[in-house]
Amino acid sequence: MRHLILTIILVCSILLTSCNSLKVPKSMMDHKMSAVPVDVVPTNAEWKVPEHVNPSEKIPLSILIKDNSNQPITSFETVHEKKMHLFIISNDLSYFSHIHPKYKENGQFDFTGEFPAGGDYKLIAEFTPKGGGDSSVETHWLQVEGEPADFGPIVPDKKLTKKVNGKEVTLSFDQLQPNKILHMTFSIRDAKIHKPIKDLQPYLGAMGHAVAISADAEQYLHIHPMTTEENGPKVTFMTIFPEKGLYKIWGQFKHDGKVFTVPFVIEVH
Ligand SMILES: [Cu+2]
Repeated sequence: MRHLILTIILVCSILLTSCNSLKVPKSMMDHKMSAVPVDVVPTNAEWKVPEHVNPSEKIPLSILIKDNSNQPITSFETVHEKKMHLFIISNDLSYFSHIHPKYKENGQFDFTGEFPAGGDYKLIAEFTPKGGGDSSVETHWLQVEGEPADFGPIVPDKKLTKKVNGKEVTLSFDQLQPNKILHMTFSIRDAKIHKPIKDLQPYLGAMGHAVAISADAEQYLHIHPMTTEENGPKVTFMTIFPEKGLYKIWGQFKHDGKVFTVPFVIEVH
């Protein structure tokens, strides 16, 4: 009986882990078209968060990365210029932040969180223990005291063109079915003179980064462009949306030395 329960717990945690870390594996980016990350080092995480977190306060947070036998992992690959990429997202997907925790020692990374309002926030840490191929992902829900911001449920954008930081960005897809490889293209123009921008700069070792989160904040995809030779105006990403539904996508690009973030809500159907 005990064995059965242990087996069930083990199977559940494996399933949960694979759900949380769904993303495009390197093997697919190498055009081997596998949808399952094959080379992920199994990890555990211990999140150190204060008992009470208030909005608009700078909070010291940390994450300790351990291996399967609960020993700290002490060596990490540098991927896209950093040992860890961390995303903070509010459960209504209105808030997004991309930061880089500092590696201290003994598997521990420290970072500062600041949350705009009360409510639940998902912390998503992506890192690659030395020797791993695809990156590992650990997540944690953090509760911030006080009233949540009321933005209502997310709705798909009617127009996939947005203006941010003096740029006019259009998002397009070759198709939008779940579980099929698709191409997602950001076209970037100068909003004032309406000219295509051809001198984008690499940001963290790629011509752009895109993060997509499902409406329930369960599915997480961190995507990189297919090619890095061209500096715009089009940046194309290849990915797979695991299931039907709404996703919020944040594209991040660098121009004139400044990083800008452009959000879109799309429906996969
Ligand atoms: Cu990052």
